[in-house]
Amino acid sequence: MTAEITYLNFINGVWKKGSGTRSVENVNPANRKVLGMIYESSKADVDVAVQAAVQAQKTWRLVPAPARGEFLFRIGELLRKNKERLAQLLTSEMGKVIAEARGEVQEAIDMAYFMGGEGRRLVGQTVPSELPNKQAMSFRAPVGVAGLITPWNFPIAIASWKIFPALVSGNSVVWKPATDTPALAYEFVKLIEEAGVPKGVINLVFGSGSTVGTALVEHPDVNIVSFTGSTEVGRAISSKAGEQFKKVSLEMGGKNAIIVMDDADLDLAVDGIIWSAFGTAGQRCTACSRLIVHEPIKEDLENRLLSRISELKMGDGLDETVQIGPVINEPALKSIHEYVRIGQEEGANLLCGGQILKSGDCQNGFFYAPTLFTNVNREMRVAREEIFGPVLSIISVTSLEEAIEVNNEVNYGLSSSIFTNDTNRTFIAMRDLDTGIVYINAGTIGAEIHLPFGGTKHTGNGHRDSGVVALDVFTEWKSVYVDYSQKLQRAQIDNN
Ligand code: UN1
Repeated sequence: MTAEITYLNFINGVWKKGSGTRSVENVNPANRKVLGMIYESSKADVDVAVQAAVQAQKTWRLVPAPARGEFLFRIGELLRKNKERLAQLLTSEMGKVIAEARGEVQEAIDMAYFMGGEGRRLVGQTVPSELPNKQAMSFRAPVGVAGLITPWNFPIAIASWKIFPALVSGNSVVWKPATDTPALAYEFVKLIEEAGVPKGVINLVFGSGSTVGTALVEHPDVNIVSFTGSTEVGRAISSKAGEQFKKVSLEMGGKNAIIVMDDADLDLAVDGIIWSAFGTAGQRCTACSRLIVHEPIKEDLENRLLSRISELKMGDGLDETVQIGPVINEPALKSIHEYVRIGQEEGANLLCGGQILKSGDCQNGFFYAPTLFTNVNREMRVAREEIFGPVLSIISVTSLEEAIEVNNEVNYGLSSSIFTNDTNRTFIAMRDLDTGIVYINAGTIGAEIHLPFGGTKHTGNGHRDSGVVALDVFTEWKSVYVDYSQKLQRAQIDNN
């Protein structure tokens, strides 16, 4: 559908190819057709982009926040106008089915309007002083230059969670998108340019994590790094940035579970499980990869799931009737398959799937069959490690307490869910599930942009993307005291 193009860097308002030595193709994972290519960037390219961002931020921070918000409204409008085109391109380069791609572009639109509105709030505190003729207040100040590193699984939504709060609060941005999804990054920044955002305020640098990502994290003029991706890379970023006491916000892996209790509406639970485990081919940080099932209903639920899985239509996500698209690339396919082998070796019982698909609508792409393991033991690697593919492991339990214990015992803490119609169980779960996001009678995916998104333990480092709290990542608090008494007043002394 798309002619092959080169996605250029955008630095200080100029479109230019990266000066690195390698080029990388952007491949459609449904059919391996080449859509376009990037030239890798060098450390020197990052340096030029950061210097442009430093300069641009000097004036951008002085643009009134409501006016910065107006830019976001304009970007939102452009995204809305281009929604279908962007969604088609998103499906072509990332593989998620077209309905999900439309949803993802919508998520970025929602974020634009939501954060645009924050331009008129950016709420601080005004409090009384303990001394007479004195006023105390706090307000948000930009951090400076934000280095953003984003993943391929939500190439525009996750980028919007970071770019919009960064911009509205007066930071400038250097963005390194994932190498697997350059087209959406390129189109997104073209729209940001079209909306009139001043040059240097947003800079786009394509390239590898090891060169471009590292250069951003290590650059002394990058004041805040926001990253979404693997726990392994997040750990490296965190320690590198820590050497410079740099602000870092990390969103990393998940091993999200759905709990189904014996009183649950099983039809509803099956809908939620299929959508959360196999939607986006399991490639969401929020995807459900553990099903913690109350023993009395285990067999019934397994049978219902098997029958639904057998009806799932796989293929190119541009076909509106397809429900599951490909995974992102060949290494992903191999890594998922390796986990299935590990599960079998550990003694889990493979109920269905477990294969790379090579025929029919799937013959030319990277397709993995929806896979169900049962009799999974809590200690097994398939019960503990993130797989990032359409693989679901069933663990059975005999009580709610045990279910919560199983949910909480992994290293990750992003999303969890419980299906129950018992109010007491619901509130216990809300209190005791230790993830950053908890769903009641819904699957583990589908967070809305106006609440905090993120998780506990090795999923994050205490920060959140999206919601008003995203502003905490991209601003510093400044407390200001104005003394109009015209004499020296000493706090904690003169009023006692
Ligand atoms: C991700 O899983 O990488 O909550 C992001 C969701 C989406 C965002 C997912 N709104 O599933």
